[in-house]
Amino acid sequence: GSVPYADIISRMVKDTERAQLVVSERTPLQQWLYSRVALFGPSTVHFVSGSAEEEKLLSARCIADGTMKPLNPKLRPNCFIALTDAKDVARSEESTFVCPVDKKNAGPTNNWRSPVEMKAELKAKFNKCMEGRTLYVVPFLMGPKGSKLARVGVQLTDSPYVVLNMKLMARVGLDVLEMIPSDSAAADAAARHPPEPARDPSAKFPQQKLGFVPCHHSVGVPLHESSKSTPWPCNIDKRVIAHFPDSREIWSFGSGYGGNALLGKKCLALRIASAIGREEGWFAEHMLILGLTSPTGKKHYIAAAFPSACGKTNLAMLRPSLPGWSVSCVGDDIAWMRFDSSGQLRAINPERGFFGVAPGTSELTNPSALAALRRDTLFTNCATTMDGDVWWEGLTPSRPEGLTTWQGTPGGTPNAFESLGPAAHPNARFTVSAERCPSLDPAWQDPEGVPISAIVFGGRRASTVPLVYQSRSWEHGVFMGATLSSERTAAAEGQMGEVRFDPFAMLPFCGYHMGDYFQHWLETPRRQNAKLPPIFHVNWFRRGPGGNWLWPGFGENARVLRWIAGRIEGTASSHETPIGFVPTLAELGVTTPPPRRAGGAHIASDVLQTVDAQGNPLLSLVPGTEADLLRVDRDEWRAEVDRIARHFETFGDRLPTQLSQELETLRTRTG
Ligand code: SAT
Ligand code: MN
Repeated sequence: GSVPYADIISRMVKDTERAQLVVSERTPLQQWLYSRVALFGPSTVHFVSGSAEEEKLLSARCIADGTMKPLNPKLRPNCFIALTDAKDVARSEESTFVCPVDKKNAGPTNNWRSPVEMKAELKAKFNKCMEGRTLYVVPFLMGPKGSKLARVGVQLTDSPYVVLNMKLMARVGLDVLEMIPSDSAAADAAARHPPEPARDPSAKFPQQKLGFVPCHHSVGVPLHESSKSTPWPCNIDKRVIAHFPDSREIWSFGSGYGGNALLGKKCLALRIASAIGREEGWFAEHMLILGLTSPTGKKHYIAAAFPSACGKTNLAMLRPSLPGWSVSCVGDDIAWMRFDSSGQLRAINPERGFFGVAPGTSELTNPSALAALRRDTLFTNCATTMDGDVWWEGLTPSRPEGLTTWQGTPGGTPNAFESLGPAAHPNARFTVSAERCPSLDPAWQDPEGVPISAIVFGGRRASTVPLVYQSRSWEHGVFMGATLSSERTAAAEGQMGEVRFDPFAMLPFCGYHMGDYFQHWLETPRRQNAKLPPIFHVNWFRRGPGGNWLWPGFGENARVLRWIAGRIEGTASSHETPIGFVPTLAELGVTTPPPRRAGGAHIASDVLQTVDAQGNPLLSLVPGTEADLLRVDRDEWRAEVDRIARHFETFGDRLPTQLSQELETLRTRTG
């Protein structure tokens, strides 16, 4: 039955002593909470404190509901597997909306609805949506404690699975509530950093400044007296993930999947933060951050943008094939960056965990991730083995006997699966705390952020795009980001493999007009007297005429990073092509063995050069592929120029002129 409103409030305030202390009657937070409890109608309110006992309680609830199962504690201590509804497995771009008051501020890449209309619709959806359920209040901080860039959010959710994930992905706890200013004026001040004048005062909308980003989430399945919760409650047909950049609010209904439901991540740290960053002169980006250290101890931090499921986690945790080189991880998905007072670009990772793609993760491709996943990990949509462990495609060369698929189909022989498709969902995920990663960078929580020496863009392209190239200028680099395209992956619903433009890997995540976003990238560093880091583009995914990958990737990507470090330091050579600067094969340490002699006689291995003059191992590629790897083909690029021209047309007069100039330069150079 429903609990009277007054009763709910008193239970809410009594829930913990500290909550009572910080949530005083007149704060915007308190007012907001009261109104939401009244709207959602939950039976109980639980303030998430962040304690270890609470974690046990939440896991126990998820197990009782059938949402999660513990894995074999001998093999994976404190690990769980969650299996979702078959329709709730990825981000839903179709159901994702960016709702500024003025439609022109959403731009052609976002679904837009008027905030008034959207909120009316949402209020109807959320009305009594939590009946029979517990409403969890999740105070969270995005960014290291004490960082000027860090932001507070408060997520309300009725999913204990979401709470457990949020606890791994963000800094969750009651202490965060103490960071929220208690009156709106202070909140206003706190929400502005650095205090830059508004770029376009006429575009301003009176902002609701609470000092935190209110995040509303419900799986959208109320429980009535007679109904019992299902293992994965969701309401797919009514799914909506809505963002209100003007008032800085997030409303998500009907899905429990990570990208749709962990509102600190894509919704706050990218969509809302990108809009805030534009206003305040900084950048919220879909970028990993890694530290690269050379054998002589020189260290560079690099930020790199790739679309979802294109290897950001693997690159962030790379174990270099080159002796003496090392890579440390600051973050694997999101970077918040600003130029400091000396003009140096600095980045923080707003998250504190990894929500990574499981399939393809192995001892070969990402040993650091595998080490991280040994304990305290939440797995979603992986297959399970007979002895209570997890498995996914690529973890081992062949399927173990007796797997149970992510859809719960018990397996017999490995062959029996062939008709069932993959045993783990292609977008199966692991959620794990950053602290579990053995290659975590010592400065990963530095409140000032780490200094960024280079920016890298990358996509999944079977043709056209060489392994690596460097831009000629900042503007050309922004053009490279704006024209980034990639084959679609399983991270979002839609046709896999189709090549689409994914500017700055932000297509699904930009919280305002993409044309204005390009402009922000072009003009902000100039306005702030910034030192401009060099910009690169990489493509690990080029294929040869037979469809084979040209580049081995993973640990060997260190060769590309080594060249980038050399370019930063001004020591590595390159040659200019119509699209930018490309390394020589020698710079990458790539060699090809001479073809076998007729008659099949092998060349004595001691005449094959296997190390360079410094003793670094050379990478031996199949003869012929080395040229394809770095080739800039004029025909392919002429076609690319036409594609880009059509892409640019969609931005109309919001496309910065520098970008159309860059396109014309590329047209001339490749013509
Ligand atoms: O599912 S998430 O959106 O959190 C991850 C991704 O797609 O990048
Ligand atoms: Mn991502």
